[in-house]
Amino acid sequence: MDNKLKISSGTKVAVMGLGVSGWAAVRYALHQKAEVFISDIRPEEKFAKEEGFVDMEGIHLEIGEHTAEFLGQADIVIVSPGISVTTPLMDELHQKGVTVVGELAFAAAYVDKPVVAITGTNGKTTVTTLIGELLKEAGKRVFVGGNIGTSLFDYFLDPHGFDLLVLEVSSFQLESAGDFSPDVAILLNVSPDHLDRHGSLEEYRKAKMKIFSCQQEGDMAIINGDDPECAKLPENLLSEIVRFGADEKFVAGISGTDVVLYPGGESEKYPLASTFLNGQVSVCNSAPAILAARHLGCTREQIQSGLNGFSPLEHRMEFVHDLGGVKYYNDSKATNTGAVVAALNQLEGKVILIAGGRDKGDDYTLLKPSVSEKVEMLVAIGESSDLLEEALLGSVNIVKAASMKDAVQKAAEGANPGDSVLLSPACASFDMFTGYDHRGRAFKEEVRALNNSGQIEGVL
Ligand code: UMA
Repeated sequence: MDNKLKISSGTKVAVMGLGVSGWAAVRYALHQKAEVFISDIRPEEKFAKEEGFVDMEGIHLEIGEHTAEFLGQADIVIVSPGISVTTPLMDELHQKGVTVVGELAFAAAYVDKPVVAITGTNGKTTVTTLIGELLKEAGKRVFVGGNIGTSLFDYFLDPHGFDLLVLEVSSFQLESAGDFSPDVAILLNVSPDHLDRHGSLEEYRKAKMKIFSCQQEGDMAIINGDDPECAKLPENLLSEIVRFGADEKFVAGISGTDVVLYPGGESEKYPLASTFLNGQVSVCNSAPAILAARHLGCTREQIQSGLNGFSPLEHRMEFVHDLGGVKYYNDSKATNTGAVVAALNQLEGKVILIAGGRDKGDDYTLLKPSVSEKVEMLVAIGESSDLLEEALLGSVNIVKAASMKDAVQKAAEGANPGDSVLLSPACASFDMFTGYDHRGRAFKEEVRALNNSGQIEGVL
């Protein structure tokens, strides 16, 4: 164990950012009887309204700013994923001898059970959930957490309840992951995302590759063999590299709606045609999940049974309704161009696309080929409406909408039987909503309201 990461009675622990991850870190630090410092950038009034307190007994608070003076009092600073660790403030803290880490660094220090970690631009949540389900099917007690919404610190509150951990990890979390060394690390794909934070695709990819950098001999690195960005691996990896993809030479090959493990030897076929994982993207996501589950001792029968029972996730190409022959899909989790392209590829016929929101520095011209081919009308929402219009002008008919209600109504008016209306925003949601889940729910409510008002039935 890295002694610098030991949290016990009297350790001074500062938590930067009091969101989902920060709160879990605070709970853990209090559980360990540490002295807790909280620093959050929100203005005092907002903080008090949202957190319900401004003065918590025994906890030191810094609200509205992060200062080296306040944070420098701590032995350890735990940084929330949304906060970059490559800033002058962090340099100053390092110089003061303060240990600055994110939650994943604690996995290396404290977790003595197998860890599976999943990263990639798109599909992380599905693969993380699926691996969790496959392992549960085999009777294992699995902690499923990380970027998926349950912080690793929640695991530390009851570590005896689990046999192994399956963690969705983001590029943000990997930046501050210390010696994080998963037994099985999965890289699904890399396409431009979060460029506002990482600065370039190269830096974003490098952050993703940190998932492998501390792996040891005997560990496994599962990599998408079809993605050129995934091929740019760091040198001198110690783990065994195993690839999945469309090529039959890969250890997990995709053939139509089947995943075939170990082709050429005693191969194992996992048919997905009659499961909810039968779409092109889902089959691709299933391959690394099957590989990981098999590596961790699940039988072929247990895996197939888990695949058969898997239900689709909310906000990811979620089918909402068929109204008068128009199908409505909620893909609110698609917060980058790669995810939107994947969504469009899955749909037959013409699409009315609702997109836009808070810009993350993505290049929307990457949408051009798919939008020209598939999209009949783009309904642009949110702060990035103008950027989308600028990037896609001439490729598609574009209308702007002031709210989700307006967007759904405009999309419904523009759709014909056989078309699909797809919410797949390519952007973050925070300009109009509290998160992608809030945005997805708002979309579904408006679609249901269309149905209830009889507007669509009236039109058709
Ligand atoms: N804050 C500061 N200073 C700053 C920035 C933010 O104090 O400079 C404060 C905010 O006021 C707020 C808190 O930090 O109180 C928010 O922290 P956060 O942005 O790290 O978010 P959490 O609520 O802790 O959620 C994080 C992940 N969020 C991000 O990475 C942005 C969640 O992933 C994750 O589910 C959760 O931890 C549990 O691990 C969300 C996400 O959008 C789903 N992830 C990105 C993605 O999937 O693409 C990476």
